[in-house]
Amino acid sequence: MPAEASPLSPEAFVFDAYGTLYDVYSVTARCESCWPGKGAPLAQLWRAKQLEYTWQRSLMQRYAPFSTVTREALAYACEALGLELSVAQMEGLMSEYLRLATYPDVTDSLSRLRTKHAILSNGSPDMLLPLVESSGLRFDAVISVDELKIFKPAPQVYELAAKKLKTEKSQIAFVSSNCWDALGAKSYGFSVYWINRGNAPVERLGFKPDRVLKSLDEILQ
Ligand code: LAC
Repeated sequence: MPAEASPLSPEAFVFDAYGTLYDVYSVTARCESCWPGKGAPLAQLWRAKQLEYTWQRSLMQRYAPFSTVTREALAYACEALGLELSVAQMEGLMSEYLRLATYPDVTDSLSRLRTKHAILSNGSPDMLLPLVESSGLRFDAVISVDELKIFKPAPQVYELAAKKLKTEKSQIAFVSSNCWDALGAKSYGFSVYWINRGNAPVERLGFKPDRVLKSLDEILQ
């Protein structure tokens, strides 16, 4: 019999990366400097398309690395907003993804964590590893969906984390600010902490998070 889920004392924490630890909207300033007045709508549409393309490609069974998806999402978002994108601007904006800011609650919360902890991300290693390195955060494992060639919230992605960490799924707490990701992890069988910094409603996907927190500071409380 599998052990009971234990959201309050997990054996391992698994964190989502983009939007949870790393602020994808830290690209906004550079977007704004390229196209004054358009920085915020461009950053929003870029992120929205990036996520849509991961889900659409997974359904199409046409995986491409997150770096490709992110480039294609930027090209689409610029065209949709009527913004001309030069090669230099594309490269400059893509390079921002290698040094996204962490949210203010991240560094201190992770430094207090004595439990095994890892990242599980849609990010391909070419994007994810330089980002983790530049942030100075330390993890027991940085796991990318790239090994499986399918994106979250496919259940086999969450299973990959349990296998890599050699930990029963019921003993893993998955932490994400992306509610659809948190519920995908819940559907697979993790205990789930949804970091709801923006006070959003819970997605209607048939599950509820075990804990809803306003900030990562609360994961150890
Ligand atoms: C990630 C996406 C969900 O880091 O932002 O996997």
